[in-house]
Amino acid sequence: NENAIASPVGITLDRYIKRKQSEFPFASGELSQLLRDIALAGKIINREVNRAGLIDITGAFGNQNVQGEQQQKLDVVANIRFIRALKNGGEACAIISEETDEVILTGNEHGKYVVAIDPLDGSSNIDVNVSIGTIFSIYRRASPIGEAPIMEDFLQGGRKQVAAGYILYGSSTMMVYTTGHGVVGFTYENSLGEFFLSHPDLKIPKQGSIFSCNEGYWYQYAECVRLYLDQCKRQGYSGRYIGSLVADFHRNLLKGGIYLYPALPTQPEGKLRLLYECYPLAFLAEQAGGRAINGSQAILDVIPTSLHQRSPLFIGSDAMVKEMERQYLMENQFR
Ligand code: P6P
Repeated sequence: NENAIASPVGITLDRYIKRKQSEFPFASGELSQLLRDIALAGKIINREVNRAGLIDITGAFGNQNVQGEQQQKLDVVANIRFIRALKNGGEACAIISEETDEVILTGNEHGKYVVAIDPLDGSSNIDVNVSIGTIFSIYRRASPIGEAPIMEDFLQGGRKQVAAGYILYGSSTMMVYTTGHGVVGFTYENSLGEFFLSHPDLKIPKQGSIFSCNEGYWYQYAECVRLYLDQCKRQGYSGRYIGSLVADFHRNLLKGGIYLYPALPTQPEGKLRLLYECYPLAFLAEQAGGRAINGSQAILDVIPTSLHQRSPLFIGSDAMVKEMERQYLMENQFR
């Protein structure tokens, strides 16, 4: 029977998607295939990330890596790999990426979906061997199938996402995503080259005792942010800031906590990008019972106006984000 042949560590991503697919008779399988294409690109990047250190060493003796390819920055490599995987997969008609200013047309004009992606967030951490991640966000295209995709396909708003997730290249590599029916996590088994189901129903604790922010900006933070952080410290909460959004988000998802990247006088819209960092993580956070705001409103309700716009971000455990929101609203007298 199936259990007899099931892998020792749970079912694979492919089998899981197939099983979920059968639960949605209307689904015609393109979104499933798109998620598989993203997982494939993640496997390829995982291998590059793991080799980066080695290539760096060989790179140090001349900038050719073992294949004799011109050694490129890993986020450029990741961008190329994702674009290639999505082009070959055929389900996405267009892509926007942190690495590319303009909309990338895949040539699949019959693709039903568009993908917004941060191919390798936190890539400055690679050189110091810190976890990094890919973040992705998927919409059904708004423009007619068969015609050229347009920028508005990406400006439908956070609540129009049909799927979102990340791949975390950490002490183990994980893929975590939602299609609007909760959050599921898979762990990569290098020796088998497969993602296996490891977290069937991820929920973020309503309350946490971890805050994640770069306190180097303390003297630039708004008063409400300092008041909230001061409260956390009086309650003896732990400060944990990896400097890699996906890694900080993932830890807070599992343990509870809040990640803060507020607006700064030098960065009035904050640093993080709305379409391929804030929206996808906000979708995951809400699906896991958490919360994500820009200060005054839910991230998913922020109206998008341009592809690479930034947004302040407060995201994580419901009770913690609600308290930050209370402080923010008090200071800004929003009714
Ligand atoms: P800062 C990495 O560059 C990133 O986009 C996130 O992954 C990370 O949380 C943040 O920026 C770090 O920014 O200003 O604290 O160095």
